[in-house]
Amino acid sequence: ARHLILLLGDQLSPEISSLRDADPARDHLLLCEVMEEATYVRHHPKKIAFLFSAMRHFAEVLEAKGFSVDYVRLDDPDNSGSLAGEVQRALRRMRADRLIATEAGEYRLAEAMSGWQRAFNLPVEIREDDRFLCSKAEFAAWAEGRKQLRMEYFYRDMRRKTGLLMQGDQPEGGRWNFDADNRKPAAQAAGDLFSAPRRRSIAPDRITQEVLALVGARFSHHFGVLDGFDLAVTAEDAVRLLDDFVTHHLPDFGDRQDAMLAGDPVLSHSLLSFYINAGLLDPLAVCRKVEAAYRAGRAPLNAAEGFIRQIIGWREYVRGIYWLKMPGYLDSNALEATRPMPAFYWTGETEMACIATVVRQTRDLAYAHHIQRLMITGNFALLAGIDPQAVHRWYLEVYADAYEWVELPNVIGMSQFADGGLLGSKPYAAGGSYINRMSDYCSGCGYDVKKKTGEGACPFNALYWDFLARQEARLKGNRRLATVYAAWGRMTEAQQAAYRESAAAFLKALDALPAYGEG
Ligand code: FAD
Ligand code: DLZ
Ligand code: SF4
Repeated sequence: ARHLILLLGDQLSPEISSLRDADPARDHLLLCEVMEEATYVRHHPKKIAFLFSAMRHFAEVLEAKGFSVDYVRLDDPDNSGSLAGEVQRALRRMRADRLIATEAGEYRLAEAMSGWQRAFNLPVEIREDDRFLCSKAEFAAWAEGRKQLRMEYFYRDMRRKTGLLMQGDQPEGGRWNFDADNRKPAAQAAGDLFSAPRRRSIAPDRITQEVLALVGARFSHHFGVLDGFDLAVTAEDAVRLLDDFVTHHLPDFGDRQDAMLAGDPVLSHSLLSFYINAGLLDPLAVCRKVEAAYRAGRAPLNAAEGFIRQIIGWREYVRGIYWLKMPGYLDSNALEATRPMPAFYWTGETEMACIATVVRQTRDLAYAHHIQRLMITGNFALLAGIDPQAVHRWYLEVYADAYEWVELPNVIGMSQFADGGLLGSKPYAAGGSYINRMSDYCSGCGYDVKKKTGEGACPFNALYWDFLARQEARLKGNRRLATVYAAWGRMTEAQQAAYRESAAAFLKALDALPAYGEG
């Protein structure tokens, strides 16, 4: 019996379940670059280049292990353009009698693949993706019967399950969560940041250069700059970046986690999501390295715990929510938001320095860190009432680490509150003073963050109160918003009206701007 084993672009792990019992003497492996996957949204060119180059390098690793690998390039003249088309061609070429794959990370593709057995008229074996700590079934069992699905409780179970940062059955340091020690404002967080070692950049090798030429020729109309590509495309280089992070940046990860600086797009973040999500780094191995640094006294507990929580907590939790709630989750719009995306999400042309900075950085790097995604571009979309599906498509397009299983719950749930509070207990809405405390953006802005309403006032201030007023019927009962609604209630009618009129004027001008692509 000959097996055809399909490996998707984000399944670049030698230990992946589809390869578990693969036999180089018998089985054929298939990797394919296809227009369908590269364009179902207009991915950032750096994201496409990263995946294509990483796929080509991974094919070489597999060949070195003795496998025969069928690698279909995007510009192969016979490329049918779709995964199904390429599987079909490969099945014919190889006369395989079984197709094996690890399940796709996105619902859209998993659904399509579930029809392949019938379409190709041969046994199709779809295996669980065990690169995650928590299986879909385990998450469903955890969620069963719970009124609220809080990440914090899920996270504790994952700590117990992995033994990460545990002392017997107790959390290291006596607490599960050290966030109270994190979240330093920008001024404090910056500290001696500019003396921190520069990030290692990976120079494109011959394979990457070929891919860059291909992507430059085919996808230059997608949003995003391809120049300056310096991502790792092999597991070895990704491990080098991980080691650099643990040595030089992890110690400050907690302190700088929520800060934003115009001169530094990265601060002490790890820049590892690309590699973890594509399979070049194993999430548990990453966490074990971070734990080891803490145990050796090379990183404080608040940093190690905060970092590990993002991976075994948030990352696993959002995936669980995604599979629990799809496909309906995609259409969530609990706040009934309908405004189209303003063009400045692609052009960066706005007087709001915070938005312009994050959009331009996103265009250049296909990266923004969590607080930029949540509290700048996400917060603005929430306050302005932008259609959550449009916001979702934007995030899926522009970040090189974006796959729907992780992006959608972060956007629909955490950032836009469009799931009505399933994922987060309150909307992440904030006015200008929050942004001013956590960043240095406001000092370079044409708007005055201290001014609340009227000409020249920071738009976030009025939009914030207008959002709360607009959504009062839905949000007022939320206990975590009791103090802000109380503050709103204490304002004079004239103050309230000033906020609402300022917001209305801003939104009217926003709606009058040409849409993206209309010139
Ligand atoms: P670090 O800050 O160094 O964090 C370490 C790791 O923890 C990350 O590499 C990532 O694997 C994990 N992590 C951290 N936060 C989250 C989270 N909220 N959900 C899941 N994993 C997390 N992350 C993606 O991987 N893909 C996305 O498409 C994506 N879209 C997002 C959209 C919005 C609106 C928001 C608010 C967050 C989104 N995130 C997404 C989560 C987070 O912003 C990124 O994982 C992080 O910025 C990646 O950069 P880093 O590797 O430097 O992260
Ligand atoms: C994101 C992506 C892109 C841009 N291109 C390809 C591709 O050409 N071939 C491929 O197998 N996978 C690609 N991917 C990743 C898939 O879209 C990914 O496997 C699904 O989104 C499921 O997570
Ligand atoms: Fe953003 Fe307002 Fe600060 Fe300008 S003043 S950077 S719009 S928060």
